[in-house]
Amino acid sequence: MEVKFITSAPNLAGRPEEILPEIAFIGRSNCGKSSLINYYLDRRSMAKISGKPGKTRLLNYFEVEENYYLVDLPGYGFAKVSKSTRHQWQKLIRQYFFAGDRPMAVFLLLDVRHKPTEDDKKTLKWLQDAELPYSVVVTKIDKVSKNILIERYREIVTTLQLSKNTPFFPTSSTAKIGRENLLQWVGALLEE
Ligand SMILES: Nc1nc2c(ncn2[C@@H]2O[C@H](COP(=O)(O)OP(=O)(O)OP(=O)(O)O)[C@@H](O)[C@H]2O)c(=O)[nH]1
Ligand SMILES: [Mg+2]
Repeated sequence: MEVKFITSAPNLAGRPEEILPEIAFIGRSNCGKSSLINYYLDRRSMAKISGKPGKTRLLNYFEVEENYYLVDLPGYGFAKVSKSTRHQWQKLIRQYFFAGDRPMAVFLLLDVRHKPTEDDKKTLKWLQDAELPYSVVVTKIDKVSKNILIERYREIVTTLQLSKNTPFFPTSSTAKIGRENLLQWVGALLEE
């Protein structure tokens, strides 16, 4: 897979000049966005991974096969940031989703261990209101035992009131599970 890091944009004006379809990764801080992007790209450290939540504060653009961008978005819901910083992040993400000037689809990531939060619900609502194609990606499934996975999935589906036709992808970047489904989903969108 040919990948190029393009830019880290602090705002919409900083997005790449060249317009290509954008596949964005959004979720709570520390839910595994950067790890999943690396797994998706089959690169060890394209996107920066941190033990410290809240590290990704910019719109990070990676160009794939000269064909589309993956965008690593700032995580939300990190408790240890000021209200105004949190507010800024929200504003940026909202602007990004509602810009409507670039083709876009979104992976909404949820850590399998946690019940979806109000922030997750709000983000999902934005995606729906902006009428963006989205899928739900459950991350870190290596962290819970197989026999309770189904239970975890059910809680996510119920809490977010996901419809039956919402694409739903269990993954683990660590155990390398689920990549093919993500690639397929993106591939199908790009063909449209
Ligand atoms: N066990 C396990 N750990 C994971 C997995 N994916 C990510 N992690 C760990 O979770 C932590 C956060 O991962 P990141 O990929 O940096 O998460 P992020 O959502 O990009 O975080 P921010 O950029 O800070 O919002 C790191 O310590 C990762 O090693 C996974 O599939 N399994
Ligand atoms: Mg990150």
